[in-house]
Amino acid sequence: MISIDLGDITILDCDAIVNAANKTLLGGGGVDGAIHRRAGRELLAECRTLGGCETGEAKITKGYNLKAKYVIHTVGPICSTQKNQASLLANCYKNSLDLALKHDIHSIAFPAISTGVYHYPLEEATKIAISTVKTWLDMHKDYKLDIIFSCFDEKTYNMYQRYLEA
Ligand code: AR6
Repeated sequence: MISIDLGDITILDCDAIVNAANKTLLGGGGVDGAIHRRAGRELLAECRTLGGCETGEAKITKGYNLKAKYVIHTVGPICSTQKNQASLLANCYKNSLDLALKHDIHSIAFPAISTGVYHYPLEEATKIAISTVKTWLDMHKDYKLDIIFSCFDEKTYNMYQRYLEA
């Protein structure tokens, strides 16, 4: 099942939330900062052990003070500086979902990766997010996984609503 939530991803009660991180995995602004603030310092301590993360890849940690048991950290492409940015953005969703499967996660919330500080055009990013998730779900029909697209503002929410209905 796919749903859309308008609000703060850090308060969602699901097995995992996805962080739109940077390559250091050591925190930052936007959703990354919000997740680290609510999860607490132990999250940063675990992130320090991970050795960073390449664009399009994903790594998992515990959720600490979050309701979510896990945080899946992925690094979206920075708009205009990266070649193959569409496939890199798709990889963020695909690799996060593969990690969810591996860790027996059955509900996962995604922010709109790369559409904030990294300036990926919202409409293109939304289409990629939805099509990648739908393709993955189609390929894993025997695995129950609820997807929540967490939208922090109405513009993002409306865009997801438009393309999910399409
Ligand atoms: N809950 C849900 N979505 C949020 C929240 C929240 N609490 N806060 C922001 N968003 P961004 P990026 C939305 O900039 O573009 C960081 O500094 C936001 O409105 O967080 O992938 C990292 O360390 C937007 O729709 O991530 C990296 O350096 C979406 O989350 C860099 O930003 C993504 O915006 C990553 O940039």
